[in-house]
Amino acid sequence: MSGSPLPAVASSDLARHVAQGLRRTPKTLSSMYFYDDAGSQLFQQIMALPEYYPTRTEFGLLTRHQAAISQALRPSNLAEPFFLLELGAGDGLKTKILLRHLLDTGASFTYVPVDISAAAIDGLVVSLHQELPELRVEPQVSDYATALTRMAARPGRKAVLFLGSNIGNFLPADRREFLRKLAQPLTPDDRLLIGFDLQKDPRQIRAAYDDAQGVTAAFNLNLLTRLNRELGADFDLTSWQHYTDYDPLSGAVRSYLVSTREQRVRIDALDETVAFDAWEVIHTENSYKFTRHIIQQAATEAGLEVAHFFTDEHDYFADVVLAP
Ligand code: AVJ
Repeated sequence: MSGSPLPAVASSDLARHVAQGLRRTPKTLSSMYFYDDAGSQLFQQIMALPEYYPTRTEFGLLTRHQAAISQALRPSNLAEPFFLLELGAGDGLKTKILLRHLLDTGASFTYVPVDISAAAIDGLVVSLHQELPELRVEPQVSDYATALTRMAARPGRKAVLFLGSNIGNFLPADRREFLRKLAQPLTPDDRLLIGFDLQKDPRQIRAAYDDAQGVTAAFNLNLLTRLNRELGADFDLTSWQHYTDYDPLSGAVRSYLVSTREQRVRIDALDETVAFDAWEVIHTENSYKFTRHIIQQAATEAGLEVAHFFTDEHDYFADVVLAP
């Protein structure tokens, strides 16, 4: 033993994150930690919910504009090889539209799906081998930053996909830094395709994060189950509830876990007991919604041009091609 009072597990990323996050005011945990295997499965269920419009809207958008989007991402010389990197690939259902189209047009590329869930990546690789056996795949289980650093070190043209409005999880300052880091290693022929959920009827947005079946609540609460399992915590799930709201001024959906009574929670891996007041919250997620103006501004700040702006028929969602 090193003499540290903390058990070895406390040095994990999750343990460090929880120790810091629960010391803050307000207490905060990152939505990145939703995606253990159970969380990834719950997110699959969210994507199929009647209230959760983003996935099916972006699916329709990609189907409708697949030819133009594929053309905007690949080199004009079809023989020229390139990497198609996808951050947060998940089940790849939407991406398969583009993969199929690119293969059909004879493009020469390697698909590099990146996800923090090993189970999600495993499932994706199996389905790709079955459905698109001729596709070259280099799967990667890692966070975004690691994937970007690795990709930047490899020569060759790149198209980077960041779909599903995953970018909405970043706070504005973090988004600026992320886009700058994403843009910085790109060469003039590289492209980004980023999905942005657009601002719309506030009630429609709010309903998407507070579904009638309670799947989103289960997804949020699963974070506590994860802490119980992985950090030896004793969160009593009957004393917590999911709460979410959309603020049209900031464009943010904010999601919380609410402590419904005064309580103390033991976290073995941190050798700590955390006190919660009645109705105190843990802020667990931001899901920002965008306007064309904000997207244009974000691109400019990162030194990028908006090359194409694709939307669905209702203007619910945008897939935007960005170029250095
Ligand atoms: C995967 C980040 C796009 O913010 O809409 C869905 C996650 N959270 N319902 C989103 C989520 C609650 C989702 N993203």
